[in-house]
Order: sequence, then C-alpha cells, then structure tokens
Amino acid sequence: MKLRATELELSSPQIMAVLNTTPDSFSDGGSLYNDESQLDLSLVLAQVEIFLQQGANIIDVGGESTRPGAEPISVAEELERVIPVVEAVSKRFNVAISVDTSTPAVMTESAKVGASLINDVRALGRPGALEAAAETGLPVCLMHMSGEPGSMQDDPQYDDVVQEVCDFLLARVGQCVEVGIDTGKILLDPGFGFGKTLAHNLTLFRHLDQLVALGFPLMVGVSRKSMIGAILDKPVDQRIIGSVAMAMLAAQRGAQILRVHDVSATADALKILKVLEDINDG
Ligand code: PT1
Repeated sequence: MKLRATELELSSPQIMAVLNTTPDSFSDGGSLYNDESQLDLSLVLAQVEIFLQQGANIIDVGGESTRPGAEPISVAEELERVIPVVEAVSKRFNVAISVDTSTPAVMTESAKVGASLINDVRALGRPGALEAAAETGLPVCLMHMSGEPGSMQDDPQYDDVVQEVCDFLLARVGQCVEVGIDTGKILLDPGFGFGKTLAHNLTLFRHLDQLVALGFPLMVGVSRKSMIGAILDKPVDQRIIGSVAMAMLAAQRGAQILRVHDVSATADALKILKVLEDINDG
C-alpha cells in the first residue's frame, strides 16, 4: 500500500503513534498546549521527533476526541487544530501521517498539506465523506462504531458482535468501491471500545482472525482504553503494560497497524515478537 513518503511495509506490524491535538484527550490531554492554552507547533514537532526515535512508523493526527462521552466539535475548530499540525509534521519529517477525522473538509485540506492516510472512526459515514476521501486518492481506514461517542457506551447490544462488525465493515467497503476507492487502499478496524461492552470487546479480540480473513490490512487500537482498565482495575495512567501486552497479541494474530500511545514499549514488544517469528521461519 502506497503512503506518501514511504511505501508502508504491511507484512510486519507497524506502529501508529497517537498525536492528540485536543485539549481534552482521555489519556494525554493538553500536553501539546502552551501556558496560554494555545496549541504549540514546536511542542508538536518535539513530540513527533520522540515518537520517531522510539520506532513509530505512522503519526495519527486527531482534532476531535472520540472517547466515550465526547461531544463533536465544529468543522472550523477541527480544521484549525489539525491542518497546521499535519502541515508542520509533513514539512519537517519524512513519515506517513494519518488524519483521524470524520469531517470531509478536514480530509480534503489534510491531503493538500501532506496527509498519507485517512483514519475515520465513522467509516466515511458522514455526508460527503465518501466522496471527499475518494477525491484525495489516499488510503482509508474504515472503523466500526455503534452509535456516536456521546452515547455509544449507554447500552451496547449485538446478537453476534463479530458477524455484525464484519458485515458493517464489508458494507462500507462496498460503498467505498462505488465511489471509486480502490480495494487496495482500504484498511479495516473493529473499533475496540466504540459502542461495545467489555464482553463484546473480548469476543472481537478472540476472533480477530475472522476480521483478518476479510482480506484487508487490519488496524487495532486498544491503547490505554477502559477495556484494559476494566480487566486490570487500573486508572488510565497505569495501563501501559496491559496495552502493550494486548497490542503484541493483536500483532501475533495478524493486525498490521497498532494504534498506540506508548511507542517505545510497543516497539520493544514487537521486536521480541519478530525475533521469535524469525526463528520459526528459519
Ligand atoms: C481506534 C481509535 C481511533 N480509537 C482507529 N481510530 C480512538 N482507527 C481514536 C475507552 O474505552 O481504536 N481505531 N481513533 C480513541 N477512542 C477511544 C475509545 C478512546 C474508547 C478510549 C476508549 O476508554
């Protein structure tokens, strides 16, 4: 799959580092803001440099929080947060940049300033998103979410969560193909924590092979999420080891992109996995 500046090697698991431009991220809120509560591009570039030294392959830039309970922001506000960051990172570093957005205008404008991948938790479901994404020519990651962040955890229900997530994602792939997005440019993501109970998340994880079998590169994001908090009974600042363990298991089960906050720890875990798998190959 072709991403700007780098041909992404998806045969070995890639690390996507989360760069939150929101002042209220659930795990690292506001760390890129200066004392005057302004998003500070020099802090952004310093953070990206650290991520790259730690082994990140992709930088995921998001301006709208989608954690449970989060409310949408205006298009103007999202553009104002995201576009300068994508532009600055793209000018400074030769790294693939993904833009975590559901907003057509943000897709269009980010592509112009150097984004390599559109990561949409609403699977291009907003009006105009399919067309805007197709127009950019960029690869897209389609994620499953049941409901909207503000209410998605109120009472999630499925008859068969694995089947329903697979059916939803394949239907969205169909929509993409209809607007001219090449199937070779599509990634899928089951959307851990997006309108799912702990039991739903665990069932999906146990059956990750069924998502891999759909035939598209799989993205998995479990980093620091409440599902890990629920298993460990630990607050968000004590979920790193659990997150890395789960990311490593996802990689072993065939996930090609791991969306993480803790790049260095995840990179170590993946190195262990890689040498073990190389030994199996030899
Ligand atoms: C994800 C993802 C994402 N997650 C993709 N994009 C978030 N492709 C943002 C919790 O339960 O998994 N895949 N963009 C962050 N969203 C959440 C959801 C954060 C749930 C926290 C929780 O704590």
